[in-house]
Amino acid sequence: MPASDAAGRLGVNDLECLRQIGWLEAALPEPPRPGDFLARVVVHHRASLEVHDGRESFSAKPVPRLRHALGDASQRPTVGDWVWVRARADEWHVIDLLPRRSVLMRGAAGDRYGRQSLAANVDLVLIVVGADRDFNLRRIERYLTLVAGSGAQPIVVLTKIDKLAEGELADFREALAQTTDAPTFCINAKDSDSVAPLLADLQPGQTAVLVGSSGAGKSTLTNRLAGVDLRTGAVRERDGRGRHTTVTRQLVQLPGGACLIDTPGLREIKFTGEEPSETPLFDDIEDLAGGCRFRDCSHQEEPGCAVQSAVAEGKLDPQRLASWRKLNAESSQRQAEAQEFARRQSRKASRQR
Ligand SMILES: Nc1nc2c(ncn2[C@@H]2O[C@H](COP(=O)(O)OP(=O)(O)O)[C@@H](O)[C@H]2O)c(=O)[nH]1
Ligand SMILES: [Mg+2]
Ligand SMILES: [Zn+2]
Repeated sequence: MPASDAAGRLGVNDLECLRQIGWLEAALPEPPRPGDFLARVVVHHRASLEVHDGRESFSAKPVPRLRHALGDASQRPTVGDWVWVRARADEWHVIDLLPRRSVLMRGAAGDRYGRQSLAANVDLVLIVVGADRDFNLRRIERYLTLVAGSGAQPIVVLTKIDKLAEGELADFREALAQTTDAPTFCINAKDSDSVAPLLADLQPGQTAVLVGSSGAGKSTLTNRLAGVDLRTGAVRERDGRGRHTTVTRQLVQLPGGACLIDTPGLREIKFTGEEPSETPLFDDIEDLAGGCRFRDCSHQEEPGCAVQSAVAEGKLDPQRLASWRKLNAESSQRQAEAQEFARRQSRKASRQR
């Protein structure tokens, strides 16, 4: 057990301490058993979790029920989760999860349907994109789609603007503005002054998670925001990827009172099939569609299609229309898989009762 237990510090919750790591409720819930206490998952390792009680962090093992969670990985404890911790046989155990107020999920990699929670109880998702070959509007749309189902708000952070030539930044800004209404910050992640406006935007008590490709500048930004030095790496010339890549997700406290979760880059941004079908992401297309002659217009070859007219007039980027079509098709496919998965899960749950 951590040494501090002998001093009687661990094992007793202090509301003020929990606030430091993002606890928002006015009071503490009743523990499942006397002696259980609340902590927040700050690092996610393969077999164990690092949890924090607002004073210090320590390692804790999720009980088997939570590790397996009926084969639904999204229900296992993840970074940002609030958990009940119990002392048992000289070890700390995570025995239960508190309900999440938001959770950023993606479809699990691989052929079988699955969901993975990337971060729980987050207010903001910072989509970090480098102003270099990393920049890809279609990928940003995919991130925005995931965020739309999370309960958190998106912010786009364009990094590496110090590498741009005169006038190039305006093009990036323009492209972003046509893709999303989300607040956008254009920064040099290595420069404290440059990240200051973003830091000022993160309110005390808020939790933000960083997502984006490997090498986009997430860890560099975390370091600047936190004023500490986590490991970041020089980008390899060949593929633009960071060398000391972040391998675990971790939560750090920021000077202004917000919390930040750094993540490793996602190789695949797969949908869960539970993203809302109505998102502000393609408002421009949905608005235009209101002007189509047919209510169920698919915007392909129908006469009187306002969307196709907008493309012809150069008012709508045809790539954006193609992206909208592709994302819709993919979402419906994943939605069907998600429904099948939900049916299987409820059969499993009823067998366990
Ligand atoms: N010039 C410049 N380099 C940056 C910026 N942000 C990140 N880098 C560099 O890009 C590389 C990858 O950054 P890192 O933070 O490890 O990316 P991560 O994989 O997203 O965590 C490192 O060499 C950083 O120094 C930036 O805004 N400007
Ligand atoms: Mg990193
Ligand atoms: Zn149409």
